[in-house]
Order: sequence, then structure tokens, then C-alpha cells
Amino acid sequence: MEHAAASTLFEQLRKRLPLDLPPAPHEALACHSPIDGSLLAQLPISSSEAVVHSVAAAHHAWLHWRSVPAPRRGEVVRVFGEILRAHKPALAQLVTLESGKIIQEGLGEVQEMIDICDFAVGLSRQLHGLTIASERPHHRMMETWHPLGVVGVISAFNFPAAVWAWNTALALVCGNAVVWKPSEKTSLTALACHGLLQQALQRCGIDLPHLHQLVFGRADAGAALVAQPLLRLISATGSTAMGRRVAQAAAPRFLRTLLELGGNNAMIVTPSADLDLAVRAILFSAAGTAGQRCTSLRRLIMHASIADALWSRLQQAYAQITIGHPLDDTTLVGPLIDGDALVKMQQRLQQAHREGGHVSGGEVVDAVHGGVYVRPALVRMPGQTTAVREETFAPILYGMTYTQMDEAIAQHNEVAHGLSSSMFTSDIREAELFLSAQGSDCGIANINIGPSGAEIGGAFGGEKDTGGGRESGSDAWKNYMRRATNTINYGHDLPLAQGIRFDLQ
Ligand code: UN1
Repeated sequence: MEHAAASTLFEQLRKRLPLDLPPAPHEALACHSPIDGSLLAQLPISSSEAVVHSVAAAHHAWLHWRSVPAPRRGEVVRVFGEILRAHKPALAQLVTLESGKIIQEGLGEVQEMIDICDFAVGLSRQLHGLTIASERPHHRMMETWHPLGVVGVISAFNFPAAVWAWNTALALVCGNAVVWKPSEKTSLTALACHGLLQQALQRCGIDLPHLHQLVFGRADAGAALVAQPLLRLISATGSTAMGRRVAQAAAPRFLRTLLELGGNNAMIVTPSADLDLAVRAILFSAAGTAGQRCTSLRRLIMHASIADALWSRLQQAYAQITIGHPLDDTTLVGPLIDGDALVKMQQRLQQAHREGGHVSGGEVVDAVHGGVYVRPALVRMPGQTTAVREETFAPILYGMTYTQMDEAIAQHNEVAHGLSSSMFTSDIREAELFLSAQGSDCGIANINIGPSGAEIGGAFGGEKDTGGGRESGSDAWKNYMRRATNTINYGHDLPLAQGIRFDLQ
């Protein structure tokens, strides 16, 4: 199917989304589409003074917002969810134009935003604390949860809207203000999300336009944000190198961090696995989103008895992957984000080849003029070499074999990251072992589904070089609040804890 240039499609979207482009004077951020390289717009880069100003204004708005009852805060998020439903097709197209992910995944991304809004609305009536039995007579203990203040959000290009929404929907119902520094590669999606959230605030009669702020720019804009003393939490998604810089800047003043960094996710396929399911799961997890999810499948650890059969089925499946314009319904793999991503992918494939790997795929495909399109690569490796142990943000799947389960699990856990993992098996012993304390060391461990595509209801995040943060569902909301332990004495005496006596004689 023929498509107009991405820049033309963007102009059409401007009629359907609140994309009020601020004037971009001297220092501008050029927003290009990875689909065809066309220039969509220019945005002003936020100066460090602008960052200071944004955080101060957000703090000021927070002073009011923290006293709004949580269910009323939930109402804003509920209305935001409705606005997202109404704008789902347009916002999904913008996500596709800016990140290059296929439209099915763009729609999925907006759905993920809607889902977290629903979750947060329910949560707004469930920010429960505990009551705790006091050791002292006529005393009561309890926990209360209070808003934190200004939350900084740094997000990556590959989920330009959903990861912000996980953070922001929760941060808002928890009574916080948000300052968002999106990836410089997907700032327009951020602008649209910001505009839609402003509509929700207005519709609810909340006159706090500075409750949510945007900061545009590259790494230095993110660094300026982290440096703001009024910030109470920084939630950052992106590379491990970025997370390390954030953590180091945050540590001296004990700024709370929520880090969701890279992954070098694996799947173990055992002799009893349903290979039909496994092939489909591998295809989505490894080639989907052009291998540019932090949860993408990168390492396949196959039992020797099924390895050859599985690998040849994968080769057949990979040969049929349709690569092309991400707005085409038949496309499964769209462009890489930019030329840099291609260079890194090719260098890694060369390294894997030098380390004894047999590479198929990985070649550049002439799908849409001006974009970087590659065939996802399958690399059969003699073992878990250096190349395999590195996370490469590209569609590369390494295949290795094992014979003993303990060896497979050791290999599985032998990498720096610990985000997501999966096992395909029909053997309950193997499945339970993988999920046990001796099994996968990741924040997410799945059986008979791939490592990517998590639902919002669970806590999302991982261990080791993944940063340790948990976002989204379960009790991740606690990251966005301050816990106070309260002890109340309703008696006529003053007993001290631990039975200590401290009386004047
Ligand atoms: C990311 O790539 O940063 O589980 C987030 C998934 C998505 C989120 C990925 N729900 O793959």
C-alpha cells in the first residue's frame, strides 16, 4: 500500500490531536520520522532555567493537588482514560510515525495507557495503610500514605507514551505533580499526551495547568531535571548507562529512584515444549517492535534434542516476516529508530560471527525510502559468548543449546541484566523450578508465553543492571507515596516501647 510522507501524515494528525507546537527559536530539536526520515516538526530545547522553572511551577501546583481527595484525583485520571479512548486511533498513528512501531503495536501502546488509567482509578480508592498491633496498652499504630511532591519521569523512544502513562496515572492519583522529559526522538507524542491530559484537567474543573510539565531536550535536559532539589522521585526508563548516570546524580541527596533499564531476556525451551506455541511466541518477542523492547527476547536456550528442529522452524518463520511501512496492516516489522541503531546491530552481528556464530538475516531491506529497515537476524552460537551477554537494542536472536537443566538455568542467569524471562515446557517440575528461588533471577518469569508484552496489572521491572525498580501494577504505587507510621496514645499513662523506664526519681 502506498502511503504519503510521514510529514504529510503528521500534518493530518495535527487536526486530531492537541499538538500546539511551541515556537522553536535558536536551539531546536528536529523531530524526524524513522519511517522515511522526513522532518515532522522542530521543538524548542528546554534551557536549564526552563527546567528549574517547570519543577518550581509543578511544585506550586502540587501544594494544592496534595489536598484534593484521592478519589477526586482518580476522577481526573478516569476522564483522561476516556479522552484516550476517543483519541486512540490518532495517538496510535502518532506513536507509529515517531517510533516506527507497527500500527497494531501503536494501538496496543495506547490500550496499555487506557488500562493503567482504569487501574489507577480503582487505586484512587485503595491507597490503604495497615493497622498494627501496638505492644503498649491503649496505643494504636497505623500507616498512612501521603503524596511525595514532584515526580520526574524520563522515558525512552520505544514506548513513547505507555511508560509515561504508567508513571503519571499512578503519580497523579497518589497526589503528585509530574515533570516529564521524553526521549528526544519521540517528543511530539509527549506533546500530544500532555495536551490530552490538560484536557482532562480542564474537563474536571481542576485549574492546575502546571501539575504536569514537559521538558524537551537530550541527555543534558534529563540531567538538569534530576538535579532539581524540589524533585522527590525520578522514574527513568532507558539504557543501563543512562540509569547509572541518574542513580549517581540522585545518590548524594538520597533522591528516590525508580529505574527500569535494559534487559537481555532469554527463553529456555525444554524437550516437552509445545513447539507450535514456542515459535509464535519467539517470533513476537524477538522480531516484534523490531527487537526494540526492553523485554525483547534476545537469547534462546534450546534443549539439544529439539534445537535443530526448532531452529529450522524459526528460519522458515523468519523468512516470511513482512518488513515494511509500519502503517500497513500486513507489516510485522517496521524500521529501526535510526542509523545509529543499524550500526550497532551490524557491529554486534560481526562480533557474533567472529565469536563463532552463524548469522542469517540482518541485512538492510529497501522497504521505504529514507528509513532504516533490516531483516531480523537469527544467530546460532556455539555458546554464550561476549556478544550474547551484551544487550543490543535490535532484532537479533541468539540460539544456544543445553543438555542439563541446571546448566540451562545457570546460563540463563549469567548475564548482567535481570528483566524478563520465560520457559516453554509441559513438565510441571521444570516450570516450577524455573519460577523458584533456584530458577530465573529476573523481575518477570513466564511459562509458555514469551518475555515481552506484560500486562499492566503486574509489577513491571527487573533486577541487577535492569535497575531494581517496579512500575505499573501490583503495589508499585507505593513508590509514589511517602509512608508515615503513626502511633496514638489514648490512655492516661506514658509507657515506653521495649519496657524502658525513664522517670525522674
Ligand atoms: C519497555 O520496553 O520499556 O512488557 C516496556 C512489555 C511492555 C512494556 C515494555 N508492556 O513488553
